[in-house]
Amino acid sequence: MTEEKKAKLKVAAKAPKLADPIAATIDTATQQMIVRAQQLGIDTVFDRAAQMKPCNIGLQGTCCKNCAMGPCRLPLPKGGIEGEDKRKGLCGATANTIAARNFLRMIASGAAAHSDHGRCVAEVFMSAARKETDAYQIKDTNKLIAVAEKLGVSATVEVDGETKDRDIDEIALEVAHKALNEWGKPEGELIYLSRAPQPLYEKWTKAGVKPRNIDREIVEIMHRTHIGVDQDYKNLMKQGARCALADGWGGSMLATDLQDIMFGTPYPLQSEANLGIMKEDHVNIIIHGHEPVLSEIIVAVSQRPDILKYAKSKGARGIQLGGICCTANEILQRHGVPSAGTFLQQELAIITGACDAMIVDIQCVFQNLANVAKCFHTKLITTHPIAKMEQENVMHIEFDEHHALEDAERIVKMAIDNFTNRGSEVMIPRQKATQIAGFGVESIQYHLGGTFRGTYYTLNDNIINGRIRGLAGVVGCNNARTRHNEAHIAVVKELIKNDVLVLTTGCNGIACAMEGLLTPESAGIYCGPGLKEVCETVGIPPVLHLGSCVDNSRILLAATEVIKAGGPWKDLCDIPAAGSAPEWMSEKAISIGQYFVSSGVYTVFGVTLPTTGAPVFHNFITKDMEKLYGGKWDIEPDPIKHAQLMIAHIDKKRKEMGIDKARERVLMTMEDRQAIER
Ligand code: NFS
Repeated sequence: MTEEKKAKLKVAAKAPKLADPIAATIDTATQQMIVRAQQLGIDTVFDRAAQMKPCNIGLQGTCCKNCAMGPCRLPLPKGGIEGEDKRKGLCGATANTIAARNFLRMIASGAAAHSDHGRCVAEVFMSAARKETDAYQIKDTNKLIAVAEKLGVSATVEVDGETKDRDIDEIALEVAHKALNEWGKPEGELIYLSRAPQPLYEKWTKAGVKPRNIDREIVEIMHRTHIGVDQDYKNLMKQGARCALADGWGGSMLATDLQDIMFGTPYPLQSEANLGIMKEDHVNIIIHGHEPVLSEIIVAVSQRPDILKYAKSKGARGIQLGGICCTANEILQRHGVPSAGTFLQQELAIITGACDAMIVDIQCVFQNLANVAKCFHTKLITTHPIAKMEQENVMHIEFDEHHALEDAERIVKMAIDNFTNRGSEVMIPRQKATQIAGFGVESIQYHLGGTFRGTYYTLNDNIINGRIRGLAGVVGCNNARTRHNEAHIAVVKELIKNDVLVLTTGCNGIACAMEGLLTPESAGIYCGPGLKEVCETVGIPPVLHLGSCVDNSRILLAATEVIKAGGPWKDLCDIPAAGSAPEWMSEKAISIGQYFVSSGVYTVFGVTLPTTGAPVFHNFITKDMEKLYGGKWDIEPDPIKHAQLMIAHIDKKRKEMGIDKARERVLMTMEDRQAIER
């Protein structure tokens, strides 16, 4: 071998392994951009996933690092455990205790993320109610009145024996106080628990899991999982359920409600999705993160004539906004701003070379964005006091509701000024798909309720008669350990093929949009005959996009409306419905999963769950938990089997509710019918 060849081999041996674009994602725009990044020598999450293996013990949930005697690692022996499980940490903690503690800490972190987002919204809401800011107003007074009622705030007042409407500002202020109080009130229980169906509320009472206030349940998890405190996985999970409920029926639900009041309740609208929404001749501003308080103002500022004029003065034809992650969903739902991509596409948006500014706030933001931005002209701007980046090229413009307009204007102008600094390396993939988004409890009522009834009558009727086999909430992240979007799309397609109406949020919503599943036309292509008929009759897509991950609370409330509209069901666990997160990765997903389960929903996760190393605990959450709440966890990485598990559960519920025969009748072919008539 020549010296030259040896040297080449040496370099090759040292070169880090790169992702195979086709194996990494089903999305062709993403494949192109992975190749582009590799050509430019920029590493992305896909390459890093190829280079680093996850720790097997952490994956099983049995590594305890809650004190400095550890980390104590308790891997499951090959071949499983026969007889007594003798594994224990230095303090004696069993695998069950360790896995339960870890699971709880994930719930605490996830609930904290959603609820702190909610708190921030509530604080801005308070400023708006106090008229301390011009940037935010009460936009949806109907929703304000509806939410006020739920919070026990009266919309009327008695004056001299006469009932009069109260002043809207006065109501808003009281709502703000009531809402903020939910995070730390000293006694009682969360007000929104009473929105749940009565049998579910009673289950929570019996199980002793009604959250007292939002913050307390998170703090108590941190206490109970400290060394030497709670050592019973069942008792630990009681607190896990309580904290997760404080998220779903507390922090998240309040976030959604207050956002709707301030920014408007979503109604269906048309938009687009995927990296192809970026435009070479426009100033491209990508907004990424979660809280809509900043992005709302950026949307408003970038539509102002003076700002557009400024953009044109720099040679741009306009301003193109695009969203990533749940910020994408927030501004999509209310303004039709297109989604640039999912969680795993965030680096790629910068690698197009056409991203003039990326503005980030909190959650799901890669630190590597700073390294990628360094290779381009992109201004990367952090905006939240609790989420900064250490890299020097990142700018921090702290956003404050009291000078929101000035902040947003400064950011948008900075992006415009940066337009002329673009390099020659622009490559925007062409792919983008049309989507209809903007669904919610209210718009489902409008589309699927009876015109005069104003309830979920039509939806219920079609579930009972079997055209709609059941409902599925398919939500959650992307995970670089699985092929991007593959499981999301396969699960959803299998469900709608089998007449299951899908409600989506989060990155699943973006994935479905990219695949064209959020259009009414997709019903004719992908749906079973029953669902197709319903979608075509009312003109809705078979996959309804309900928004961001905090908007999973909309799924809980939509299911509650199904109960209220009448039928054989009394509780959420009676409805033919199931939950799914095919490509989950975040702690928020675990909190969501647990509040779905504790609300009575059979919930299947893809990838894996960090509980498999503790079979007894795993068994508890995947089997026994159903006795407590009517819902339970399950894992299935194979997307078709995953969807089939959900469908089997839906069919089981149809049978229990005595509506299984109805479906058989509805799905008869014309020949079958004629045979009966003859
Ligand atoms: Ni949800 Fe939103 Fe996406 Fe997962 Fe992250 S964006 S809050 S956590 S990755 S769905």
